[in-house]
Amino acid sequence: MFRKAIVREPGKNFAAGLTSVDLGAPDIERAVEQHRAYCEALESCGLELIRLPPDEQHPDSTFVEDTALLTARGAVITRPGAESRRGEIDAIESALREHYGELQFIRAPGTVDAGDVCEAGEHFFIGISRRTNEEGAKQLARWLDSLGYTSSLIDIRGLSNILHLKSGLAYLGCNRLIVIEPLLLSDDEFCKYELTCLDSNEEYAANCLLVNGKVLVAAGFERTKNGLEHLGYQTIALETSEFQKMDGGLSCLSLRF
Ligand code: CIR
Repeated sequence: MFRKAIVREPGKNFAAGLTSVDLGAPDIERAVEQHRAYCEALESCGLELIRLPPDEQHPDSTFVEDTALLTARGAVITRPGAESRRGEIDAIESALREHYGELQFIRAPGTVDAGDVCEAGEHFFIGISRRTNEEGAKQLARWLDSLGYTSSLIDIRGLSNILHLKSGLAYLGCNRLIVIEPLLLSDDEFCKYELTCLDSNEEYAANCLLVNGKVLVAAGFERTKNGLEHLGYQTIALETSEFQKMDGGLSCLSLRF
């Protein structure tokens, strides 16, 4: 069960963030509105929110997930792969200090965006990507091992359509993964799981989020939503258009613990 989540409303400079997609500039008012609905959804799943103020120095700082990996046994502050995002960790570290006795850190030259880390029970998939390098992934794997978790490295550098591992992969509990086909074909690591493979025109919906038994899913991806409901999940569909324009999805907008 998750009890809390850290969230951070997008700042006025949100449109100045990094993006690799060509979907136009985000509308800040709409982004704030979508973020508000997202926060309400987390609260409806029973989470108490820790709301950090918007950070005008860091346009991508609403994507808090990338800055830390929180597990039941400990927390690590990452070293984001994009230089412009490195300063985001300070506020996250302060916010986490009162909740975790000890914090670990990814050290240079390692880089990790925690959007590349998919927890699947006692196992963690760690993506090596444009943001997470091998050194960072290995530091993280060693730390997870010291906590008694297992992990495997998944190289996604050949998959041009996803920024992070979790852009194409989510764990839904009960040994079940939701995954995009190119990722499934790129690695046989996933074969021990019950797999739900997404339609090629619904790949964005792979970044869904299981929170205390409910699944938050991007609105407009009906086949995925229906598929999840068919599997027995209660879903909450949320508008994410403005975050999608900045390469973000549902999981990136919170740090759950
Ligand atoms: C970035 O490029 O870093 C942000 N614009 C989007 C980060 C999305 N985070 C995630 O998928 N975990």
